Amino acid sequence: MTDRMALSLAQADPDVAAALDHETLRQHEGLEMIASENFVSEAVLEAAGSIFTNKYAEGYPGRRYYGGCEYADVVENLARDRAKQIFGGEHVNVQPHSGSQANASAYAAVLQTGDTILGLDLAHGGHLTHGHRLSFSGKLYRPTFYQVRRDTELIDYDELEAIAVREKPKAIIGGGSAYPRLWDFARMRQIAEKVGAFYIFDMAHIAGLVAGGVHPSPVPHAHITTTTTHKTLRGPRAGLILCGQDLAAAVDKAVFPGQQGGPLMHIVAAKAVAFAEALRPEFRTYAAQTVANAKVLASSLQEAGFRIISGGTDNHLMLVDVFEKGILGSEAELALGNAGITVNKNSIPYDTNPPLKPSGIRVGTPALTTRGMKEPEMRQIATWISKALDARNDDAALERIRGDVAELANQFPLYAWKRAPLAVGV
Ligand code: DSN
Repeated sequence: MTDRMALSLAQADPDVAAALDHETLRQHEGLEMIASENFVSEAVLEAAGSIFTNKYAEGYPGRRYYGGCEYADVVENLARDRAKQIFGGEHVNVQPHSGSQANASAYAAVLQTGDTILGLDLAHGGHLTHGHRLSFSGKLYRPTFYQVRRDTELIDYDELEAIAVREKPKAIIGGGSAYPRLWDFARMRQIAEKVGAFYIFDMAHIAGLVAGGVHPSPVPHAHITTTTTHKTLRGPRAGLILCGQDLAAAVDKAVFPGQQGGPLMHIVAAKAVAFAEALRPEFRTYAAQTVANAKVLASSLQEAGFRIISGGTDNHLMLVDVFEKGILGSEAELALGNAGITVNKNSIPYDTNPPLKPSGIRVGTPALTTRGMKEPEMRQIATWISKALDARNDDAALERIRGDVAELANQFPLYAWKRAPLAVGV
């Protein structure tokens, strides 16, 4: 090892170290309410930052294209076995680097270029990889979309069926990134059977709720289920695919060598750790509290006069129509950010405003629930959200809320090394 190789991050690269220190403080002192984010455990963090990052392991356990993979096999087998135990699928692939790559692989396993796919419209809560024209999914395949009903803001399964009969998709895709309600998995499978399509469900947002037993599972219904591992599931940033034995070989081939080269073994190791955590009884408590917190937050925001899309939530997220109060989602995101509350602007169904200045914000509870926050904190946060939006042009008022937010956040510490790495003057 050369001397330089032994330097700490702060010594070797003060610029990156400083950014990391600032990010550490930001995560500790703010309220993270982006519905797709969470805080991993120290153990997951340790595995993700481990020397498995040094290892190439193209192939699968027991049949690799590189030597020295015996411990890579151990962690990949642990991740596979634990994922199967959590979700009950017959086959699992833990190598996708992300949810997008999991979806790309799932499609490649069962579709040909040019085949028709039917997914939930992004503007109605879907995801880019479910057929958006700017995503590979809208370029490689012929996308068609179903939507939510204007009156209920719930998925219109009758419309979905009519479109499926008309368009004859090869795959019907469920799941999305901004749908706050339960899905009718059985009906979707029935429609898929009727038109001879594969049913692919992307459970990225709800995977942790499914793992925790507080949300129905798509796995028994879908031919292929994909997910990210870092949202409610609280693992490292990555993806995962579950399927029946009949599609196992096609899925594995689609991931490697189809979409990816070597798996990120440090991340696969971190997945194994996170999956063991998700199998523990505490994770069920966590998942239940995440949903309970979301329900209280939604009703508290309603009491404060906000319209919640579809009238509430069944999961960890909600969409708030801020434009009804004359505020753009982009303005709301900025004002809340200045008050120490991180959310993202989001289109709402039938939005009359453009995606970069939409009518809504998306708010979620997974990260705050990991910090230990419960119903009383949700009520308090709803009050701050309301106040901050009222005071969106008043910097001093937003700064005062930011102080209150930091005080609350500090009562729910995150990592034990909280301030230790802060090498910069903040
Ligand atoms: N970007 C994710 C989300 O925020 O929901 C989806 O991939």
